[in-house]
Amino acid sequence: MNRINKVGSLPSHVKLETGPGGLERISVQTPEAQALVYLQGAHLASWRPRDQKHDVLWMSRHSRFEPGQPIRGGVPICFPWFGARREDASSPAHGFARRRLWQLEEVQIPQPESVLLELSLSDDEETRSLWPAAFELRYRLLIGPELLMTLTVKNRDDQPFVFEEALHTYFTVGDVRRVRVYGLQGAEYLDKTDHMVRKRQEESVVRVDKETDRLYVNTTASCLLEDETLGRRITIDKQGSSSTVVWNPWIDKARALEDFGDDEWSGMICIETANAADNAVALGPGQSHSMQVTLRVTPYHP
Ligand code: TA6
Repeated sequence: MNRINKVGSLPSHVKLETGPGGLERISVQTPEAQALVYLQGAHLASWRPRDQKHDVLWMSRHSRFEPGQPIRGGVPICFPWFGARREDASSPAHGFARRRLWQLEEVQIPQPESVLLELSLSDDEETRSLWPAAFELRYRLLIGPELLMTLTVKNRDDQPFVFEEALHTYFTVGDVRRVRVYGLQGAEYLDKTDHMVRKRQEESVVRVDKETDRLYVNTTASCLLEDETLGRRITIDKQGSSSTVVWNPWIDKARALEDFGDDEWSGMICIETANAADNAVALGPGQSHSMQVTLRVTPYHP
């Protein structure tokens, strides 16, 4: 067993392989779904249920796959802060967890059609130089016809700490101008495209017709992504999360991002399950907090 894989022999439909940029990844093929998880960032990069022609998770054709560099797509794990770090703009955006090599702790086959992976990340000298706290992250992925992602943070320090977190999920869509996002009506949000001004979601549906970057706070609601172009609905049910982020860079921001194709903005939307801003989490020594999201895909033909 190598240092990043505490698991001995792997079941037949789970393989450890080397992906682009030499990044190690776990390839999962079950009768009901396929997925790819990079050990860097415990980064779920692909999930496609058997009945889906298109991957549920979007990945830029221009994504970097380099040690220590964020991957543009899939589900980046943001921890221990979300976005730019308020107290130190030189710190890596969205924290360090998505850049670090995680350990594969466990592989299980709970049902014939699913695979359960558990990965971990603990503090070390490098993380403590950025964020002086002792912690352990555990990330469980139940991969099958549905997808269950659970991020658990444990405070292993003798002091309390406060953190932000997000499962920054990029969804593939047929045309972002024709998708509808339900579930956020009445929620307050910080509008990053308007100097983080606090607003309220008045309409029942969120639609994208310009750069959209909203951190909805104090909402535990499930969301529904309706994609008439791809003929599917994706439900996003969450536990232990009080923030939801909706992001699409639109034309200019996509062009400005090196690892984002100029023409790719219309094919994706981020609906992120988070605890950020007002919803940052305080943990005392020895305490743990879990955030969970379940994705389900159903046909939709309006
Ligand atoms: O979640 C939305 C957001 O905070 C946007 O403001 C944009 O910065 C996006 O995340 C991507 O961030 P990244 O650091 O991955 O380029």
